[in-house]
Formats: sequence, C-alpha cells, structure tokens
Amino acid sequence: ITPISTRQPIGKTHITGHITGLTPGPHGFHIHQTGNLTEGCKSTGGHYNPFERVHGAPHDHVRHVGDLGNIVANERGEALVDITDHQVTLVGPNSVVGRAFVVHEGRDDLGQGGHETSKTTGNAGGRVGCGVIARA
Ligand SMILES: [Cu+2]
Ligand SMILES: [Zn+2]
Repeated sequence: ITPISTRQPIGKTHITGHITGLTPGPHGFHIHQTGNLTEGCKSTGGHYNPFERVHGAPHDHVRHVGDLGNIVANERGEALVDITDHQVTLVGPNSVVGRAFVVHEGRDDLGQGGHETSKTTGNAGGRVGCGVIARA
C-alpha cells in the first residue's frame, strides 16, 4: 500500500492503495500501534487505540482509531483500498505516522460477532500482511 494523503491539516484522511496476494473475500484492515516489524506483523502490537475504547466499525464513534473495517479481495486476490476516515490523522499527538497497517486472514466482525475477541480485535484471525506508515 503506498499513497496516503491528507486533504486538510486536521480532518479526514484519505487512504488509498492496492493489495495483492490475498485469499478472495473480506479481510480485517487496521492500523496497529507500532511500526515494529522485527517479528513480522506480530510485533506491531494491538489496534491503535489512543482513547482506550472498544473495537468497532469505521463508522462508529466508539472504536479504536485504527479500526478501518474490512477490505475485500476479488477472485484474483486483489483488493483496492479507498477509505476516507475521520479519526485517523497524520498530524498532532495521535498521528499514525510510524505505526503499521495490518491485513488479517479473515473478516473483522466490527465488534458485533459475539466472540470473546469481537470487542478487542473483531475476531479477524491471523495477520497476513503489514507495512509501516512512513513519510514519503
Ligand atoms: Cu489488525
Ligand atoms: Zn480494533
């Protein structure tokens, strides 16, 4: 995933990209706490959550800042990312620069699945890909 731009210094953040090599179907897509890839995607920590809220959907006010819902891969395993988000920011004390995007094995239930991990991770399964958010 490459380009990220802000339309305004503070406000919505537009996240775009093209992810390949996935299994077809939905995959949880989040910003995790750190950009530490020393142990692969595992070492990026949990969902970025500066306000100590529960896991939710992108359109929920109460959610982790890093909760970007699901991306959907087509039958060739390709997913287009085009997300405009109100909580993610590239500036200020809660900037996501230096943190990481993580793509999960399965669907994020957006906190509604009733599983014991629904309210923390969306029960999205393992981490299949990740990348650090850096300044270009
Ligand atoms: Cu995640
Ligand atoms: Zn979350």
